[in-house]
This record gives sequence, structure tokens and C-alpha cells, in this order.
Amino acid sequence: MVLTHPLPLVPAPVSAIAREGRMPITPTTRVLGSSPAVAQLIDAVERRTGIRIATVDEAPAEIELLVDARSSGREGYTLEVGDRAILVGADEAGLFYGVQTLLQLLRQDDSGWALLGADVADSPRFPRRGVMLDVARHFFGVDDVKKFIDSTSALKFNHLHLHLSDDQGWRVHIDSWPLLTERASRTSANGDPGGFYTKADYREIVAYAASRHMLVIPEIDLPGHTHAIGVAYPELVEAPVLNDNLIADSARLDQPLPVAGETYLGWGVGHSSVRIHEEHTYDFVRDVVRELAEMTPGPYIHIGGDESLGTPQADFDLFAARATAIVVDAGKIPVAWHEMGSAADIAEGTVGQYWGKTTPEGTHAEEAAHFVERGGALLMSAADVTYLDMKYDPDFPLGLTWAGITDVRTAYEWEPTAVLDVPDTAILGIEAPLWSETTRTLGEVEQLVFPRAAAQAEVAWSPQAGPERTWESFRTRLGTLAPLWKAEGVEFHAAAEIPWS
Ligand code: TNX
Repeated sequence: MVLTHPLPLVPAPVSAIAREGRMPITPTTRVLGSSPAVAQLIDAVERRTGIRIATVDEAPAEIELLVDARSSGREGYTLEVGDRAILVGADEAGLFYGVQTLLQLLRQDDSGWALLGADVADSPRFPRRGVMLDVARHFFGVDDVKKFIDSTSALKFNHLHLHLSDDQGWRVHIDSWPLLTERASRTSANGDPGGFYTKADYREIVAYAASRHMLVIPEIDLPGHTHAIGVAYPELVEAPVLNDNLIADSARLDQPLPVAGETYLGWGVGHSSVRIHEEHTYDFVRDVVRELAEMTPGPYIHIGGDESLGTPQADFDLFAARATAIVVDAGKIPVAWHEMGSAADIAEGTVGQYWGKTTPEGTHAEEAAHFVERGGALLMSAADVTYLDMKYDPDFPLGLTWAGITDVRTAYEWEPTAVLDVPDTAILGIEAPLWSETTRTLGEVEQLVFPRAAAQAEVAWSPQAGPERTWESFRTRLGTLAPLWKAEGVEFHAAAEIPWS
């Protein structure tokens, strides 16, 4: 067997030392353990190798999985692969992440399948490692979302932000406002088919994510990005604001302009707003937040707040304060795009999501810092590095370019604590968003997400000063993920920068 150096692991563990030798995986290999991670390991090994290893109830077993809270920090694990493989998670999540590492050590050579010998000790740098899927511009059904959860949790992401509403559609059923899904979910951007999640669908996604140690953060985007709300309930929204940018962009892309009460099929932003001075609007927000909170076990509800160019600034600030307070009243922690930091009295403890550039422009840094001043914290989604919907190169058929052209190296080489002038402890972690204006299928989504999500996984998980936290090491290790992605049917983009194996 060729000993790959460094070990073929992404994200790089805190410490990973190659051992001589390999541990064969054969139909007689047995695994001992009582966690859900055991079945996940067995199924993944079978998908990859065709070999179905068996469970045993007592020692001896070639592979042993156990949880011991003293073994490492939260979500951490230790893994030793010698004559036997011993995986100890600090908790169930740690065990799950150890299984992901074990699957990356599983390799095939002339003598068959085997685990590479290794000593690994690992735990995450940041507690928040998120991905976002925009299911509003294009809708992705429950099975697609589950596959997305599988492929991103394998990289040790632990939060899934679902962008559930935008100008083009409303994607989750709300009992108290039933016309949202009845009238405003049928289409997607460009006139493609739409869809929505029933409450049972949404709960199924939440439960599936939890089984992969991912917490779902639902987002309802307010007060802008709300044209679809007006298709269902015209009395909640203002007339579309047709600004010069929107008119120019729509003409360039040959897209229709928004028309009040009709489904919007273009991608323009900043033209819609809910009515800020009507109490009815806050009844609506309260009902939606309450119903979302009831079916969301995680602590967060994202209330949007981006690009509300159709809402006057003073009205926007008023709305930001009221909407974040509504989330707090529902017992959840509000999350908002960084623009809501313009409001002096945004609810205390609100988490801001920074989506400006790695070199902040305009008022973005100030707005982001205000969340910290209000006792909140920040998620870093710097658009020129983490945005998974930017093109890899100018000729790439999918994606946009407004934040830049983002090759894999650009996506990898950034430091989340170096962007804003806030204490390092205010940075909860990162999130990599996939906006879906240009992606109609999950396969298209995957081409934009993989491999760049792996770069963000390493930025979020691996120690900042770790020996393998270099582009040269990363690109070598990243190349070794190709057989894993192929086995799982992940349509990754084989970027030319990476030596794929
Ligand atoms: C900006 S980033 C948006 C989205 C678009 C995205 C496209 C942010 C908070 N808002 O509405 O889909 O750019 O890249």
C-alpha cells in the first residue's frame, strides 16, 4: 500500500500520526458498540466497499466504538488504528466525527480494503460550522436535503441553515397563514417548478439532520425578499420598488420585473418589503415564528434582514428591533444578516451573520460589530471566500460572480477572526451559503458545493496553526476524497487545482 503523507484526512485533525501497516476490512470484520454511529459505519462501509461488516455484543471485535466524556473536548474523539481500530468519542457527535475520519482512512489496494494505520486525536476549533441551502430560489425536496446533510455532515459541519422564503417562493407550511404555501410555492426562479415542505417534511429533515449531529436553523427572510408573501397576502406588503439596478439587471438577464401579486420569476433583489407600520405585519411575524419555533428543537430562528433596499432605513431599524424581540419572546435566539446591526436596539443576544467581504466595505463592519455590542456574537460568511454560489472560474457554467471568482485556493486561504475588529471570542464560527438562483438540481448544487465546502470545513474545524493547515497539504489531502464522493454519488467539481486520486 502506498503510504500517503500526510494522512488523507479533511478537515485536518488536531493531531494525526501515521502508523506502519494497515488493518484489513473483510466480511469477517466485526464491530462492537451500542451507538447509532455503529449502524452508520456499517452502512457507509458497505456503500463504499460492498463488504457488510457484522456487529458483535461483546469483545473481541476488530473495531470498537465507545463514548467516554473524559476522552476529549466536545464533539472530539480519539482513534487508534493498529491491529484493531479503537474509536472513542467524547459524546455521540464526537463518535460520529470519528466514524467520518475512519471512513477517510478506508482505502483499497492490491490486497483489498483496509484502514490505514493511524493515531488521531481531534476536536473542533469552532463550535459553529454551518452550511446554508437556499430552497427558495429553487426548491429541493426532502430526499435532496437528506443527501445534502449526509455529504456535509461527513465533513463535520454541524449546522444546516435553510433559507425557507424569498421573493420567488415560500417553502414551509404555516397553519395560521395557509395561503403562503397554497399560492406562493408553486414556482422557482426562472419559472422552474417549486414546492414546499409540509410540517411533517420539515420535522423529517430536522430529525434526519439530528441523527447526523446537525442542527437546523430555519430562516424566514424579512422585511425584504418578501414578494412571495404578497402573492399570498397582498395586504402584508408594499408595492414593488423598481430601482435602477433592478431595471438594468433584469434587462441584462432578460428577466421580468416584479408585478404586485404575481409570482416573481427573476433574481433581482431589493424590491420588496412588508408593511412596517401595520400591526397586522407583526401578527404575521409572530405566528410564523411561533409555528417555526414549535417544530424546531434547535435554539435559533433566522429572521433575514439582508438587502432590504425597498424598506426606508428608519423603518428597517424599527422592524429589526421588533422582529428580533418577537423571536426572543418565542423562546429562541434570533439570527440576522449583518444589515440588522444598523438598528440600535436590536434584541440583546442576537447573532449576526456577516456576509460582507474579507476586506469589509461601507458600513458592513460597523453593523456586524453592533451585534457584539448588544451581547450577541457573529457567524462569518465572508462572501468572497465562503459563498458556494460564486463561480470557480469565469467559464464555469453555474453560479454568480458578484462577490468574485472563487477558486478552491481562494476559498481555503482566509482567517475568520481576522476580518472584523471584534474579540476572537465573539466569532462563533463560520457558515458557507449556497444560493440557488442558477442551480435547478441537487447535482448542480453539489458541483458548486464540492470541493469548496471542504475548504470551509477545514477553516472551521482545524487548528489555525496546525502543521497541515497549509494550501499544499490541503490540496493533497482533498484530492484523496474523490473515491469517497464517487461512492456516495456526490457530483463534485474536479477542479484543476487539485491532484485528484
Ligand atoms: C446576496 S448574501 C443575497 C442573496 C443572493 C446572493 C447571491 C445575502 C444575505 N443576500 O439574496 O441570493 O447574494 O449570491
